[in-house]
Amino acid sequence: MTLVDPEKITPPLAARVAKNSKVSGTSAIMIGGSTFVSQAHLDGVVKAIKRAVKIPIILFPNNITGISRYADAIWFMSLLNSVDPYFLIGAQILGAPLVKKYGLEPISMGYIILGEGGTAGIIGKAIPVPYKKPELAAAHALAGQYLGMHFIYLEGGSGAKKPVPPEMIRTVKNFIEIPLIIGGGVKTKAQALAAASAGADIIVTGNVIESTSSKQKVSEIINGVKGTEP
Ligand code: 1GP
Repeated sequence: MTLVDPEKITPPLAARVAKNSKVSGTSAIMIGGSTFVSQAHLDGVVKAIKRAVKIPIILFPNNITGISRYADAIWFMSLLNSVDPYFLIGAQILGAPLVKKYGLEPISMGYIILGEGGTAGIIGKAIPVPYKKPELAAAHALAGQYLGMHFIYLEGGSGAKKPVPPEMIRTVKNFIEIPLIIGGGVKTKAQALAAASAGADIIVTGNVIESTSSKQKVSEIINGVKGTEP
């Protein structure tokens, strides 16, 4: 899946990134960032992408301000390793009626911040799980599954120097029965292949798409993911 950060992009550029990503085989466009963006700008970005491509648009909100009525679905997520109840359940309570009102499909997801944590870790007041502690990440993920979440997302932090290590992905994957999402710092085909081989069901890329020729990069990463298929 391709992540578009509305803070860093104009609606026309977002449309171009989405088109290029779709041509290269991305499954969905996710929209979200770690800090604040105006509602009007977010709506503009979502509308431009919707006009450009017919693949699902899934919101990836950092707060209730990340909700747009023009998207198809929303990761209805809880930051499982936050010390602030707001990111565990507070924002969700405020946002749920809006999700219903806008007719967005909520997809429940347990979000776990790892490694350096990045901006999301600071904003979300997370205690990031160190990359060297895969069993701790697995315990967080299993708790999310037992609470009824449908997906688990292991977040290495946007722009992370090192993506989530394959060993950690493998340990978590062996613990849970729900699909596993990986994101943060995936920049190459080899990294995508390593994550998919270790058990990642969905790989999210953001930064790498913004920085270079998005068409080629998405193709490269998708080829990496498909390299695991028989
Ligand atoms: C960030 O996991 C996503 O929330 C994607 O990270 O921008 O490093 O690809 P990148």
